[in-house]
Amino acid sequence: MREPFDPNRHPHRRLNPLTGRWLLVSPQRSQRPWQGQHDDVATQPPDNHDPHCHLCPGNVRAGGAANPDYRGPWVFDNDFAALQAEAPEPADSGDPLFQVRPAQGVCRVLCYSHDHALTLPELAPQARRAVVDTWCAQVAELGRRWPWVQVFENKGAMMGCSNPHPHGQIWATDSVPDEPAAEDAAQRRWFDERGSPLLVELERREWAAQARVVCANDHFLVVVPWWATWPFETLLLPRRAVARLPDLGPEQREALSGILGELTARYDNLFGCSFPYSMGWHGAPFDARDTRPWQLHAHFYPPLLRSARIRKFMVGYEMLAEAQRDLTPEQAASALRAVTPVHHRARGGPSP
Ligand code: H2U
Ligand code: ZN
Repeated sequence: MREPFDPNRHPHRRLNPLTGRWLLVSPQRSQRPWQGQHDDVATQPPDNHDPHCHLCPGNVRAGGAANPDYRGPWVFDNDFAALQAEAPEPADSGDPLFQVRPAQGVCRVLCYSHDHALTLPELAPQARRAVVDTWCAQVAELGRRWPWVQVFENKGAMMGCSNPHPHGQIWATDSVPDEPAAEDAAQRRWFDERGSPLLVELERREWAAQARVVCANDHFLVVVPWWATWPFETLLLPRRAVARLPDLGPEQREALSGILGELTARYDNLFGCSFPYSMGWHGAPFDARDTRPWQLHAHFYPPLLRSARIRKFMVGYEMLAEAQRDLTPEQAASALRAVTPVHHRARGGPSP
């Protein structure tokens, strides 16, 4: 007779209800990867101003424009924009095998701070709150013209970001891109069938279960989602229904700044490094449709697996079949809960 199923020891598949994609979980292969190992990768933090940085105040950018002597968050049009607001539109190809659509939009860069050396967890609370307010203002402004506004951040060389100056990006587009379109369809289907928003329901259930909770405050909850594909992937959820970033009130923005500080400090503390990730916000598209199925949320997708140097690659089986992980989401959440929320640099260790 086969032994009974144990989710911590036996392979199984989990569904991501936001995208409809499945994930293979293989917990029998994980060797408690969160135990110990701190690579000595964190060198001196960068200087507060780098004369060669394209994003620092007063410097000249790669495109030749000069940055103002800004303080706090600062937004400018990307010098190498992936989208153009007035791009000419292709004609319909008329061929189902070679379909083409117009792509118009704008790309902006958001410097979080004038200070070259400070990432989200190290910014002063009011400076981090200013980043939150800038996200909200940008989404509100661009949402008046574009149906989708994607706020995101690539952090760390491992994620293809070559500049340590704290910054993110904002791209606005004339159509809803693939990832949010899948989430849009799933949330609408769930709402039609059940009458409540999928992610509002999820927040309640995750809070009750606790197993995947990383941290929480009165207004926000962070979990390693049931379907996390990256080892330490997290989902940041408001605790009440909110469709979009600009809908957040002052108290919620303050709480958001706090939980962002806590989550990113936990990330940095996990392996004693500046934790790389791609993160971004999803909220209801700016079109005429019902926003009730939507719940605002942020995804954090960090590549690290076992240490500051050992990363998870999405290759082979992931590219050809489906995403796979060894460490369970519950183990990852427990590891992130176990580290202190006080940033290691503020504590003076373990990296210099
Ligand atoms: P990433 O590091 O996340 O790629 O973001 C940097 C963005 O900043 C990138 O899209 C833009 C790049 O095009 N940029 C400028 O617009 N001007 C510059 O002088 C440097 C980088
Ligand atoms: Zn800089």
